[in-house]
Amino acid sequence: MRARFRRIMPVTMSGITDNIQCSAAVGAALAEGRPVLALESTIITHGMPWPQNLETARVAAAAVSDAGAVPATIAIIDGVARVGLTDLELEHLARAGSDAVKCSRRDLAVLLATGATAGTTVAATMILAHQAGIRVFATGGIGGVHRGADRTLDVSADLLELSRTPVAVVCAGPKAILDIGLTREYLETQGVPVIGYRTDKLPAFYAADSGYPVDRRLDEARAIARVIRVQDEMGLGQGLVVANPPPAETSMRAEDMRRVVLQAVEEAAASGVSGKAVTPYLLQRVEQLTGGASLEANIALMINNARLGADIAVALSQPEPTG
Ligand code: PSU
Ligand code: MN
Repeated sequence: MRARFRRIMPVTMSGITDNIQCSAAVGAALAEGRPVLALESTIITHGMPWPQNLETARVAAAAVSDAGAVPATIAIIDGVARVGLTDLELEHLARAGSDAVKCSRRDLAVLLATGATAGTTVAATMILAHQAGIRVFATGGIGGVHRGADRTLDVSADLLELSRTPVAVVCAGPKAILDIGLTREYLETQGVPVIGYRTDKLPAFYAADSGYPVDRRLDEARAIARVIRVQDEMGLGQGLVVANPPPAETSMRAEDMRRVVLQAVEEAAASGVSGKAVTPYLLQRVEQLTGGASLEANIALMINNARLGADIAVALSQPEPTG
């Protein structure tokens, strides 16, 4: 198994070559300048139940291939950060579910040093994608500022990562379980642009409109690729949020979601859930309270985001039209 993977030289030169490996397919694509799209794995281990987690991961990867990019699912397997998984490894991770660890920036070194198996969050996936030389990444929803953060200080490390790691993250906006107004404020302070794909409204994951605007609407993958290029030319160092509204067929009414989310947040507080357990708890509780409708929406938007992410990666790999 190991022989099929080769070590890569991280672009950051941080000297962790022994800890991160690319699959042959991803390594070859990167070496040849072909488009690659990173995909995260906490959504597999902690975000969705078995077997929908495996099914969604497979369909998302296939959608990326169909769009002409190479899918690179990122996770930690037996203490090695892996960029690009085999189907067998994907299944192993999906079966492990929340028996695997949830790895964000804080956890990365400890988990690699101790030989763990883990799903990587948006923050950890961004770090590993960047070190592998991948510029575009798709997920379901990003973490953000939690409701009640003025007391709990619960702000996802995803937001800080977006401020310091130049990877574009295609998502359906911050989850409705979060304080979306505060999440926008935080991104603004940290200098992270929020682009709406074919929308002026910031989506709230399950719903197409959070009631807040995006910073700028762009209607073509090519136009988004251009922003990424200019970010690099300017050496700004920030990531980018590309907010892609959930498919209309499965999106949910904002009003219905609000009620469900408030109940879930109250229950989490009452049962003393804190730290990294908060997001998985809320996702699971919302899924129960909506009778699985939120799961269906989650699956559809993940695949939708993978497709757009692949289109952006493809556009970025093509020379800019001149004239
Ligand atoms: N969105 C989902 N499911 C998830 C997550 C987001 O639909 O499981 C995960 C992502 O991996 C995200 C993480 O990075 O939740 C945020 O966790 P926290 O709030 O603890 O930073
Ligand atoms: Mn948190």
